Amino acid sequence: MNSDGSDIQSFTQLRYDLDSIVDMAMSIMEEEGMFKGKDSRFIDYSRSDLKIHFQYVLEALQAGSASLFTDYVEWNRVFFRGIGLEYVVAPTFRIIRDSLVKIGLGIDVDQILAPGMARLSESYDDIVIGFEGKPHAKLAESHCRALLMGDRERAWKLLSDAMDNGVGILEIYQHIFQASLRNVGLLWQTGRISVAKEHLFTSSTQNLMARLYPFIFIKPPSKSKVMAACVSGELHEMGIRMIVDILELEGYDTTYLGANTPSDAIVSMLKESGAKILLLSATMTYHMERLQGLISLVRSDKETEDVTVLVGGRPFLIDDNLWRRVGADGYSKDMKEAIAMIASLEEA
Ligand code: B12
Repeated sequence: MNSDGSDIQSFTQLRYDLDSIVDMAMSIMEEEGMFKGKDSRFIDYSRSDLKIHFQYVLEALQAGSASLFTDYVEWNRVFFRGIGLEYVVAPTFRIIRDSLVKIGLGIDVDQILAPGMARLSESYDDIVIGFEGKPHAKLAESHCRALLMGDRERAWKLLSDAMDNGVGILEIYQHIFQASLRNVGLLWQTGRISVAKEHLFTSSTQNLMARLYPFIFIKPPSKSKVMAACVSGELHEMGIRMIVDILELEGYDTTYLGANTPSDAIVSMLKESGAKILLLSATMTYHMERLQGLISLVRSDKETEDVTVLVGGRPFLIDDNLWRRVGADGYSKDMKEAIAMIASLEEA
């Protein structure tokens, strides 16, 4: 990812020394009086938040991606507003920026950070939550409401009625499941629902997906082998699982390893399965370095060097060029695009 000539060693070293850079930022916060009158819980949270912030910022810097940093700043403004702590965001990011400049990374940090830093002093509107103007908006809204109320049976009835009326599995996955999961993410981010509700919503969606399987796993595979996994540490697996289900429906022979898969396990299973297409998913920006390492591992093994590697997940929706920087052969924004891309590989 260091196409700009910055020193990969310094990023690796910095990740290794994360605690000392966090200590440096904590001392600046203390000097500036940010902890005055605050209890130890606030100070502990500030330390753990700083650690996460630095992980994100280092990934954005290493990827040379201003948009990843700006997105992270925006995300924090919304999140901290939800918990009544919006006022900590601007000074925290200023201190992060100053600490990185002080350390010296051999790159122009401001070139990447400036657009996001500028956003901190601008006003912003509340983010839009809901389905207005989106495909199948009414169904998505009712589905979301039913699952938030814990009424899985109502949600299932809505889906089966929709299928009886000709709504296909891909549409349900994309416009109902994907749209409502993202909506629920925003409800959590803005402090409107608890993390428990968000978890319940996710597990209910998994339950509904399983009920759809008799409509998906209907015929033996007739197309190529495709293997899919999430990088190690990555727990978001619904998106890639949906793509795999649709591929299965389309006749591909899929091997799905799920969330949080160690890199060497992915490579050995790739050899065992004989798949020539590998789909890798990562949602958290701080997993990009790991993803890049995994792709290098695939490329460096004689038995897997010719495998086509496609990537996807939230960071790739934010930065259109990121897939190249992690060394992939392609990416796509959603299941429809992914299926089309894989079909074109099959034809090639
Ligand atoms: C469900 C969920 C979880 C579940 C995941 C469970 C599971 N079994 O997957 C759990 C509870 C584990 C979780 C944990 C966390 N989460 Co979460 N989560 C979500 C949520 C609500 C839905 C994710 C989802 O399924 N989306 C729907 C799918 C269909 O969309 P998708 O993943 O983007 O996939 C599509 C495309 O990206 C693409 N695609 C994806 N992969 C691939 C791969 C290939 C090869 C291709 C071609 C395409 C492709 O195609 C897919 C289908 O169209 C999102 C909200 C959101 N915006 O997505 C937050 C969200 C991603 N989570 C978030 C956060 C902060 C976290 C935590 C850090 C929370 C915490 N404090 O612990 C942890 C991190 C865990 C980790 N280490 O991975 C934030 C991320 C913010 C950011 N700035 O990065 C989000 C955006 C919520 C929010 N609005 O704030 N989460």
